[in-house]
Amino acid sequence: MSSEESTEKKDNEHPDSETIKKMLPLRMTSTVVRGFGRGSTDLGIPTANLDRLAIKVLGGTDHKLTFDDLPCGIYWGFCRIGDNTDTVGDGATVYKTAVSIGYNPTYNNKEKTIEPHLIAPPKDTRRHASSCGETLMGEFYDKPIRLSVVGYLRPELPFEGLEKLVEAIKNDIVNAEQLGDSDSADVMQERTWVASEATES
Ligand code: RBF
Ligand code: MG
Repeated sequence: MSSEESTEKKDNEHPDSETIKKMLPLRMTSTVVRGFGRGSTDLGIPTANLDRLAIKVLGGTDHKLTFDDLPCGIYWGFCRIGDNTDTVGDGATVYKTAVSIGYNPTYNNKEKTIEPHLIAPPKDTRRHASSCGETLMGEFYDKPIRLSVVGYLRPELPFEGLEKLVEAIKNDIVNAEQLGDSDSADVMQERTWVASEATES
């Protein structure tokens, strides 16, 4: 079997990176559900998992996209949790985010997840002291979440051991943080959409 015939390539959740880039940005709203809990316990890098049943995909070039169509991969973007009246979820703040969409091949999950890791700004006390700035924010369960997946970073990969997985994720966080600083009109527009209450794209 040639590499083009591998099963991964036939899966519509695994388009090539050029196809993925044409689908971006992808805007979505949902609520936060409980994940596997590994992010905070095993990795020290918690993620807010989007409820697949509540998800609405609003952006992208194809407006008929559903959860199942979202391309697997690791991305950067912007995210906001809670609403404007919510001080616990600190619903007014738009965070930079590094996002995983897919099956966590290191763990071989049977279910697809969409998991943004929210990155606090420098000097935020919830940010780790490490060079990377991964952030522990506490629990967001049941809160509304708005996410714009702006750029593609890499495919999701099976890593040998947690250390290598964590190292890769920290590298993604550094990249997400730098890319989120862009003042290009396209990027600013995504930040603005996440800050808004718009229910259309
Ligand atoms: N899981 C993987 O198995 N392979 C990956 O390459 C991978 N990359 C990730 C990148 C980011 C930025 C984030 C936030 C998560 C990533 N994960 C990856 C998912 C990780 O395994 C998951 O968040 C934890 O297992 C908690 O469910
Ligand atoms: Mg999680």
